Amino acid sequence: MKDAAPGFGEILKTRLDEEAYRRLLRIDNPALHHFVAKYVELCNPDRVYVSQGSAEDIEYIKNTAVKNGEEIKLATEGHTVHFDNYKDQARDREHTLLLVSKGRELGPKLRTGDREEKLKEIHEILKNIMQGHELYVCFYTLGPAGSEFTIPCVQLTDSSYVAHSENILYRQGYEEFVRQGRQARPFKFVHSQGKLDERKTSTNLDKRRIYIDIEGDTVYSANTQYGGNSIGLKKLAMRLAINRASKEGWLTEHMLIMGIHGPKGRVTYFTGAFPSMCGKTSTAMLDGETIVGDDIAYLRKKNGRVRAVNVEKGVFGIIQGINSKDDPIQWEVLHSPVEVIFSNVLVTEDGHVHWTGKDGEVPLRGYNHSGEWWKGKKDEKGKEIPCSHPNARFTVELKYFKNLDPRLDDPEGVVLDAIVYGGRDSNTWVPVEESFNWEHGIITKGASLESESTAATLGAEGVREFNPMSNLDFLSIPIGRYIEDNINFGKDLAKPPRIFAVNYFLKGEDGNFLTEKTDKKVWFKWMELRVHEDVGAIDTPTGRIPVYEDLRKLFQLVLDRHYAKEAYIKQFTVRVQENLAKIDRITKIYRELTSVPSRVFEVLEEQRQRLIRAREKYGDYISPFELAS
Ligand code: SPV
Ligand code: MN
Repeated sequence: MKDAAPGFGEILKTRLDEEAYRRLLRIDNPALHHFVAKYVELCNPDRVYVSQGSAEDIEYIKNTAVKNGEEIKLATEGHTVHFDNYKDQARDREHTLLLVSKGRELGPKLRTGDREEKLKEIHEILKNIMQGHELYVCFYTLGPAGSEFTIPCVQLTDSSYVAHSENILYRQGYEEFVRQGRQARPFKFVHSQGKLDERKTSTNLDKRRIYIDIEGDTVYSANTQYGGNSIGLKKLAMRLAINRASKEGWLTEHMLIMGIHGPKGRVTYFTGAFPSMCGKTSTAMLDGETIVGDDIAYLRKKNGRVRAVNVEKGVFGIIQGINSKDDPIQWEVLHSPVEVIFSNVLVTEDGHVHWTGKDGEVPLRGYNHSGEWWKGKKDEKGKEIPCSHPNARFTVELKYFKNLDPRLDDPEGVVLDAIVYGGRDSNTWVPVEESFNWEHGIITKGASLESESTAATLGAEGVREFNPMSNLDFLSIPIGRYIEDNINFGKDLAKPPRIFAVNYFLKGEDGNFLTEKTDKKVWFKWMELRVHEDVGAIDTPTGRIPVYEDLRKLFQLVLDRHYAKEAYIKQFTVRVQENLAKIDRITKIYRELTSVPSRVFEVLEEQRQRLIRAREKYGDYISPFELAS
C-alpha cells in the first residue's frame, strides 16, 4: 500500500480508522487524498466513513439516515420520508454563486462572486461545521462508468440523507477512481447540513451558501438539505460540467432522454428541454414510450452523429399532482415496496404519505414540512400551509419504472435523432413545429425559449421568463458563448438531430387550452415520423408544421379520437403579431448580452422578414391550409 504524500498523510492516518484509511489509499491519487484530508481537518467530523459503494456500504448509509432521524420509516417497506427546513424547500438562487477570479467576467444574468473572497467566507463557514457528525466520503460517476462520457465525482457530506439520495440517483464510482488513479479529473463536492434542530433540519439558514468554484472543479454547500442545493452530483455538478463541456466541445443539457417507438418496432431517441412546470416529467413518462433519463443529459459527437447519456440512474421528481389516472407509471412505483425517499410530503398517522393532487381526500391532520399539520394551518405570514410543499419530491431508482429503456447504462449512449424544446406559452408557438435546420432550431427554438410564470410561483402570472435551453439557472459560462457552443456543435455532423419545438399550453381566444394533455403523444409520434421522412410538412415563416391528414390519422391510431379540421386550424394558425413580438423580446435580450454570435441576430431577422412578407400576403393570422397550397 502506498502512503499518502507527507502532511495530509498524517491527518488521514490519525482521523480515519484503519478500514477507512485503507479504502481511501487504495485509490492512487494524492490530490484526492489531499482534498479529503483538508476537509476532514477543517470540518472536523467525529467520524469518517469511506464508502466503496458495496451493498454493505449502501445498507449502512440507508440505515443510518433512519437511525439519526434524517429520514423516518414509513408503513410501506422501503419507503422513508425526509423533511427539509420549512424555509429550505427549494434551490436558493440568491446564495448560489459562481466564483470567478478577478478580471474574469461571465456577463449578465449569471450570479457570480469574487473567488478569493467567497472561498474565504465558505471556508470560515465550514470550520468545525461537522462536529458531532459523521462524514461520508462517497464516490460516483456522472454518466455510465467506463465510457467517454464518464466523469468521476467525490462527495463529502455529513448528511446521510444526501449520501442515501446519491446512492439512489448515481452510479457508484469507487472502482472507477481506483482504475483512473492519478489520471482522474474528478468533480469534488463538500456539503454540510450544518447544525440541526430537533426535527433534524438545517437551522443556520442565514449561513446557507452554495458556492461553485469552476476553476477548482469543486462545489461547496453548507447549512442546507434541500436536494437541489445539497446533492452535489445534480445541479451543482451541472455547472461544472457545462464549463468542462464548453472547453472540450460537447454539451451538458437540462434534458430528458427518451425512446419514441415508431412503426415496425423502430425506436428513435429524443432529448427534450423544458423549464420547470412545462411538462418535462409527463413527457418523459409518456405511455408506450421508454425513458432513458428525466433531467440531465450529456451530448457528444461520434462518427458524425450525436450520442446522449443520462448522467443519473434515478429520479428526483416532483410529486405534486401525481395521480393514478394521469400518471399510472409513477403511481405504481410510488406504491411498490421499493426504496423511495419522499421529501416534504404529508405523513399520516398510519405511516402513509399524502400530497397535493393525490387520489382521495386530503387527511385532516398529519406531519409535514411545517411540523404537526392540520387542515387550515397557517404559517407565520398567515398563509395557509398545504398538506405537502409544491416542490415536494420523491427519489427513486429508474430501474423500478416499467417504461425504462434498456439502453440506460449503454456506455456508448444512444444515437440522438431529435431535440425538443418546450415552454409554457399561451399565445405564440403552435403545438409542434420542426425547425428548418440545426442553426435555425438552436436560435429560434432553444435560444428563444421562454416560459410564462404560473400561480405556483410568487409574482404576477403570465410573465414570460427567458430561459435558453431551459438551462439558464445552471449556466457557468457566458450565455453568448453557450449559444455559440450549441450552434457549433451541429456544424460538422453527418446527420444532425432535428430540432423541434412543442407548446402544450397554447390557448384560444376564450382563454381555454387548445390542446389536451394526451395530445403530446401524437406530437411525438409525428416528430418520430418526420425524423425518418415518413410524412411531409408545411413550411411556415417559423418552421415546418404537420399536414392535417397526417395528424388526423395519428389521432385515430394513437388516441382513437377524431381530430377535427377546426381544431387543427386553431392550433396551427400562424400568429404573426405574437411571433414578431417574441422576436423583438428575444433580440432585445441578446442585444444586452455580451459576445453573442452574429448568427443569432441574423437568423432572428430572417425569421422576422419571413413573417412580415407572409403578413403582407395573408394577414395577421394565417391558416395552415393557406400555406399548404
Ligand atoms: C429542477 O428544478 O430542474 C430540478 C430539481 O430538477 S433541482 O434538483 O432542485 O434542480
Ligand atoms: Mn431539473
